[in-house]
Amino acid sequence: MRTIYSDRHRLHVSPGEFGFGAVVPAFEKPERADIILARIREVSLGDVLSPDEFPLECVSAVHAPFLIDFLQGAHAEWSALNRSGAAYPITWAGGGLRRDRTGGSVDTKLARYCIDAATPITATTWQAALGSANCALTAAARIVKGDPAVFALCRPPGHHAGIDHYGGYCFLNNAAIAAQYLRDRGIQKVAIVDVDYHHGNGTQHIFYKRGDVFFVSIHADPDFDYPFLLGYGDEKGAGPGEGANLNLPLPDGAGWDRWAEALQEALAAVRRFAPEAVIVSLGVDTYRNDPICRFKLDTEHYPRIGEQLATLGLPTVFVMEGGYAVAELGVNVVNVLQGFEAAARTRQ
Ligand code: FKS
Ligand code: ZN
Repeated sequence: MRTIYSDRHRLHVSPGEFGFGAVVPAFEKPERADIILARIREVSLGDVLSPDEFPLECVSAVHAPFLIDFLQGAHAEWSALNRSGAAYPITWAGGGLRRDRTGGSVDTKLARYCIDAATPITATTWQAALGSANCALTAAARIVKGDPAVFALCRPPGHHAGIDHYGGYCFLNNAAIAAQYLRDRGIQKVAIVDVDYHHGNGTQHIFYKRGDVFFVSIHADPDFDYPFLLGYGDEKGAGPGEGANLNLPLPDGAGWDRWAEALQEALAAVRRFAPEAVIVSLGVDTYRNDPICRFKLDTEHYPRIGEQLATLGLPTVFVMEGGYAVAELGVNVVNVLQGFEAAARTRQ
């Protein structure tokens, strides 16, 4: 399986995140991509290619132009106020505050566009985010050209970024951008399977009212973990998208048996939808030793995830999302990809 990777991810380095009453070092850091890439090379998974450049229309096909403009210019606006460091919001758009205002000062816009205190914008964040989206687009383009499966080693991640908001270490929704690219290249129905520990609220937001992209997510119940307040089982899609959204929230401490059962349910729903291609939002923060997550999967379970995904028998783009147990991250991610490849080979 080919990997699409760009060094541009190094242009995004978070100075830290606020959580549980303290500013702590960022969990989402460049070393994450390094260790995954090292493992890919160690096991000779396949070629590692640099991404191509794509027109910005590929991004504005899923994100509001005002969000894109904001992300590009936010740090310059921040610096113009003689502030050092990275741009973080100081308030959020809850509590009946207006969300129809898209302009104003950088703080007004941060309040409107950002959902948390963990997703700082530095002077070079935009370039990294765009490089990450280009990795997903390049992987999608290879699928269109006939590759059976491609791994987009995206960093920063994407699944928390919605049409008009960002957060959760995510700026642009790489998986959604890839799915839309496939749609625009004549693939009629696409399914996105999100196996990251956190609910892909951004991806759900983007496709909620659409019937052409099915979204299914297995994740920590939003009653106890991030992103909170979205990802409940009663969110089924709306309008033409009715029935094309499936959330499978799991309880605190869920282990492999419970998780694997949810995966079966997710894959059965994907089969009923009968897509022509699949995007996997691949997070391995379900791992037992993950520092910010509460599921209990082991390293030996990751090949089985890949194996199960391969039973769909469809062209598949893997898009990297979360996973913070850095020492084991490379092995866990590549285990999914190798499990997929081994199963796909025996199916032929
Ligand atoms: C600890 C609070 C955690 C943010 C969690 C973000 C999770 C991001 C992710 C992604 F895939 F996007 F990277 N707050 N201080 O893993 O879902
Ligand atoms: Zn996650």
